[in-house]
Amino acid sequence: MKRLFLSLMALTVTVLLMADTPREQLIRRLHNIHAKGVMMGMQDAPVYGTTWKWDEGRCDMKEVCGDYPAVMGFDLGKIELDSEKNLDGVPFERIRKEVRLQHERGGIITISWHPWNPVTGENAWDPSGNAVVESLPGGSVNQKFHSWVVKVADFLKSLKTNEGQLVPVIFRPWHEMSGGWFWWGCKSCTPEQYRQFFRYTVDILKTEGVDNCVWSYSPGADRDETIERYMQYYPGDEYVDMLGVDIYRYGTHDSFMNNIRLECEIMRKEANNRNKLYAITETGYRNTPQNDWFTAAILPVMLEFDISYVLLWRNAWDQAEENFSPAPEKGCADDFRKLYAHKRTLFAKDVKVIK
Ligand code: BMA
Repeated sequence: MKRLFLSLMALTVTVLLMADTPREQLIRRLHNIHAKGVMMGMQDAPVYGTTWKWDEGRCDMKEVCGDYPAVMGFDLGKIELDSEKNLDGVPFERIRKEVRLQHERGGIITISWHPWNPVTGENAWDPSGNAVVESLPGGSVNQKFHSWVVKVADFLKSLKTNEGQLVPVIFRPWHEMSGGWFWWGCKSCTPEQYRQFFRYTVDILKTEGVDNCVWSYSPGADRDETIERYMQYYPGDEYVDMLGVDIYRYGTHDSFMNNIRLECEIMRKEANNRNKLYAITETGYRNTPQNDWFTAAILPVMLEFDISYVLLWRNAWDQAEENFSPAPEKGCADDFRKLYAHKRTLFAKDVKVIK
């Protein structure tokens, strides 16, 4: 009797596991990884660095510490225009391949999207044209916008292993809305319109059959952040799996540290209340002029807070000032190796063994 009961239990567990969507599997895995430490991430890590571009098998972070980042970020900007390359010149075909490779090495992928302004035809940094309201049902560009999101859905559904299994990713639409620079930002819509817009986007993706996305909410940091301000644009627990913040070093070291700690305290409280994870979804110090910045500013945050990951922004090949990650030619390389050596910091090889 007992044996029968146990077999039935095992069968139930198996069936339940099999019923999990890729999204649910990734959420579970992120929690398991979270129990072991904090992942290090880098935007566009395997496709270019400041001194090279498009080589395969290269990565500035790996050339510094010997391992790939645990989290890799990629951007879909310009996919909506049917371009073969994204806004930074990376072919979408290449992104698809690197997503698969990162998944195969046991790493995590996060995806952002800087689409063109659907009303004015300018890039994402054009806040004019009332584009959020015009994109919603009843708006003048609703059909166009809807077709753009379907293109994103098609791309997300095309992320597969060689065996044809979907690769789960963290998708963080409409980031940094608390700033006024993007057409979906605070200068271009009300918080309620934003929340509607976020939900509308996720609903289209789900209707299109996307079930491999963990949804992330990522406002930009605010100097005097409060819970009310941080949560102002929150589209609801049903639409968000992970909380995040984009925060860059401006001003003094102390002001950055106060600011990032404040953001983390707020996210920790809100995330813990909801049994969700939280992350530093973008960070960096332009050109990293302080050689010990990674151990002086980033490592303490990784040790003090139970964040899921920290993602350093890109080392651009095309813009000298868009340089935020370690690289062999940078003065911060030694210091980054110290961060790498700390047992709480997780890179690709560390997370590979965590199921
Ligand atoms: C921004 C900048 C831009 C870039 C975009 C998408 O933050 O780095 O130069 O085009 O991200 O990667």
